[in-house]
Amino acid sequence: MSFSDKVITIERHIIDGERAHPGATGSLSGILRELSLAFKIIYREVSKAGLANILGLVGRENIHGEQVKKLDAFADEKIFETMDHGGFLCVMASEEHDDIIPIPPEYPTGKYVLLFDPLDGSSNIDVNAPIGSIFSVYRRMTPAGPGTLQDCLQPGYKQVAAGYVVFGSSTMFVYTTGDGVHGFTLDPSIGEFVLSHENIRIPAKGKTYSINEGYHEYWPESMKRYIAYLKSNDTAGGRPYSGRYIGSMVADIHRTLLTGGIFMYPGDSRSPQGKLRLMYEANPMAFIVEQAGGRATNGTQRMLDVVPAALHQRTPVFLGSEEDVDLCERFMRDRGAGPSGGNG
Ligand code: AHM
Ligand code: MG
Repeated sequence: MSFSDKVITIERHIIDGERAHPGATGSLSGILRELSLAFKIIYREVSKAGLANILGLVGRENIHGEQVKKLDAFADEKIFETMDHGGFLCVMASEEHDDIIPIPPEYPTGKYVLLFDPLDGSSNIDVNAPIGSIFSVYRRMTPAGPGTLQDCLQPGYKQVAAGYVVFGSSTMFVYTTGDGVHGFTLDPSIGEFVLSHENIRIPAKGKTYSINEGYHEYWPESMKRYIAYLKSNDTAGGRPYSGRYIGSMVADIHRTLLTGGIFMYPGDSRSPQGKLRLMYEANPMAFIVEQAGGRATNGTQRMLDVVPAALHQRTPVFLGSEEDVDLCERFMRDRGAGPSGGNG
């Protein structure tokens, strides 16, 4: 993390990045620029969430007789409206929609595809805990015209950009275009995301694990053994680890990215593929974590190599510091007594 005296807005950072690639047409920059506008609009609404009783409860009419939208539906609509007409995209897909979302026929289509989870962890809104938005950008596969499902169903290693915004004690936009991971904090007084965390590097090993431990009974034995190992006492090996689980993926991964450790949402006996979605949650986070020097896997395979079969498919997720994910994977692979001694 570095702070400089010079204020570098996300806009400027994107333009500087583009200059480093002379062949760039500006489309990717355009996508990121417009997304940052959508996220500022969502921020404005999220920051008013606690005023629901005053401004009108979601799903009901407000004092002006207008229907108050649920925040996740609002976020979904704003991202679409901001991104549909720039001529950069040929199709979009959102966690909120069953099918792909075409670009309206009156607007030009472009060479990129946008996938997004407009407001992740939305059950946390009522308790004023952090929530976030996640996005992922691919180059289209089809040559021209309206984009198709095929354009959306690409393995994660083909992402050209990914990022998230965490609406927490401050609002931060974190993104990668495959050239490191950079974080920008929203300065509400000027309405700009300004560079606050340049070239984020995840520590090689952390001290924290993040998992919903309430589902312990449903976990595979290998998972139970790994968590028991992290909780066991070994001062020299840095154990026991601390447990931290917000239940909001963006916030849990943001902490993991900055301070190290491991985030997990495994498959279990009730949900063999876990809960999180490959295309909207796991892949963008896997790209970011790898770009920061960490690792992401589904337990048996590198996340970014998984070939998707469906837009909304779920996947077990294990990501974070390299050494922590390596060790977790060893436990997951070993169905017997578990690796002896681990890495410390
Ligand atoms: P959502 O897309 O319905 O908001 O669910 C996703 C969220 C993630 O942010 C978080 O990691 C996970 O659900 C928490 O699930 P659980 O309550 O089962 O631990
Ligand atoms: Mg989600």
